[in-house]
Amino acid sequence: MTVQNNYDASSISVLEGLEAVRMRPGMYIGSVSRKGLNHLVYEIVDNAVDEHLAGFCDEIRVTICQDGSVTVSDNGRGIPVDLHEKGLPAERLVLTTLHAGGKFDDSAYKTSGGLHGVGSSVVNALSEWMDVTICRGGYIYHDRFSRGIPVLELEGGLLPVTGRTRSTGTTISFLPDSEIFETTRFKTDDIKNRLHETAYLNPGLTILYKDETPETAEEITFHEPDGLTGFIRDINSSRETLTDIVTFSGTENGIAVEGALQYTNEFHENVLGFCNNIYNAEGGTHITGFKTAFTTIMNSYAREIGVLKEKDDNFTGTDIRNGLTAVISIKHPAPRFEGQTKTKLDNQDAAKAAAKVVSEELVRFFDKNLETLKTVLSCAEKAAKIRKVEEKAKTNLLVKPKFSFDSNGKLANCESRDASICEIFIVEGDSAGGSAKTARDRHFQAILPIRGKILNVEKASIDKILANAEIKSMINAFGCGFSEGYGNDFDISKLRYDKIVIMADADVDGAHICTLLLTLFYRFMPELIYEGHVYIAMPPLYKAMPAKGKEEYLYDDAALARYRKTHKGKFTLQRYKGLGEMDAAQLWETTLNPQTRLLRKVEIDDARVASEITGLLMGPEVPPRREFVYRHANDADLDI
Ligand code: 0RA
Repeated sequence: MTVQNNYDASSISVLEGLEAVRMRPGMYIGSVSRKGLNHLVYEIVDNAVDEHLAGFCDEIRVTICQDGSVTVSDNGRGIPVDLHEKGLPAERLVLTTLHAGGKFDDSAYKTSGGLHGVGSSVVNALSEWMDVTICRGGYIYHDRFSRGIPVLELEGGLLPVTGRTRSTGTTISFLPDSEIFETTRFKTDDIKNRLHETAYLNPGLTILYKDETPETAEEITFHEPDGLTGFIRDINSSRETLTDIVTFSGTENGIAVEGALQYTNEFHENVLGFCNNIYNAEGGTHITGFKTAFTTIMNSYAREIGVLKEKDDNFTGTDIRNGLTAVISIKHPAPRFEGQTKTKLDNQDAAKAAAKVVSEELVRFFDKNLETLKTVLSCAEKAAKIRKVEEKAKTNLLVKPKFSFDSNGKLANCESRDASICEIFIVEGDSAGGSAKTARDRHFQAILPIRGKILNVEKASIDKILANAEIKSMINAFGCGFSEGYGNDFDISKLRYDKIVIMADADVDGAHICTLLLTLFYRFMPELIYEGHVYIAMPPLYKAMPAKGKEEYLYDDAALARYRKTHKGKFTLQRYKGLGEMDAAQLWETTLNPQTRLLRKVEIDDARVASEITGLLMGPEVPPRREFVYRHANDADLDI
């Protein structure tokens, strides 16, 4: 009897919990866009990874099924099924009650091996159905839920047994609820990247990825026995490297710190931070701790071996990191996050731990490896030299006849000075720029035409970048400076426009221009992207004009195919070759008018992916670039 009463009480609170998740899904998984959808997969996978970290699982299978569901299977201990004090099998509690609840991105609050099962109840609540199979203690148990509510009868408080087995593990399948999500098609490239990252961070784990969707069917095994070393090796695979890969690890105050680094002859640094297996796009204290300690020890080595003389200033941290690729991964029992996207680690003790491990371990290494030390210091020397030249160049740029907002002849600025409503369109080509100037609403829309292909910022040195007229006019128009570490001059609060819209033709050249601009922003003004100010205009490819009924703009070939299928009767089709071919009215309607245009918001989900793509796209070989551009042409998250 008591059990029955408790069951009622707990089932009411369970229902309330599920209802809360379904009412405000964004609170639990960030958003209901494609990004939020992917998050469902990560939540379940992270639980299986926790089982690996606890030492009980070495294989995880992730399958994207034909019906749009996902199956995540692990060979861990299996979720406990025994009767819990509330009169429910433990498994039902794990899958129906909110644990940490309410915080954005629960997974970021999870500790390794600690809060098992956090987040899986959220996935359950947001799934049309969830199906669970548990192998444990010699038996196979089965459970099933509909929008988070159990649909199977318990037998004496226990889950139905469907068979016997010698193995152990958990298999969870779920179908994301189309009532909740804007789209139910996963962004599999992001899932694959995340799984690959997980494999690098957990060298003992094998992740088998399988996509059963006919158009994209594939199978990939992610297993990276070399761990962080392999991670660095692969990040640098298309770069010229100058040193071997150096690794370090240690534990300080209960915080485990692991890292790997290598120098390349690139002009920039690439330092990635992870906490409890989760990528920290905005960095944070572990990265700061690493950087501070690294700068200190390198400067003292530089003096010791005479690279810096008594009268010389210290190298800056940025000098020292010139060409550096590094990954810092820590395990923290109670991580806290801050920042725009809650991806910046905030625990001060993480800085201390990282600094301590880095100083001790790297000093041990460099004491014994003088050649590597000399290479690193010569990178720093080079960087310092360039910095000094650039500081001069920058002063020149700033003292030149003061840039007047409207007077560089190219920028057609808007009338309003209220940044929160202003938009700037960066338009490729003078003729399209001309039409855009006529077509826009001059009250809040500014047009900046740029000519041809801007400089490839990945490859160019910073003085060339700063000398480039197109880039200068963009930096000046945006109004917030730029950052290259050499004295971070970027100040987003000075940004003059809420939206920066890249407007390029819907062809391969247009996509290339987009990539070049995104690389520029990513390298020198990343906050623009982090804070959601960068958009790509999506001009239509066709206009369908039916004999009867409304004209319709079609944005890609798939839309045209759909139109042909669903539209009865005759229609004429106009094909746009480029922005330049539209008259002012068409341009207004398709790309400028906020009511009717289609914009794609640019996000950095993952700086590693972005920088890899940047590397790939900027690399010397053309074929992979083409392939990427085509593959992603239909892949946009559309914001109207
Ligand atoms: C709670 C307790 C234990 C394991 C798990 C949950 C668990 C959860 C998931 C989710 C996916 N795979 C999982 N595997 C295990 C510990 C069980 C024990 O002490 O035997």
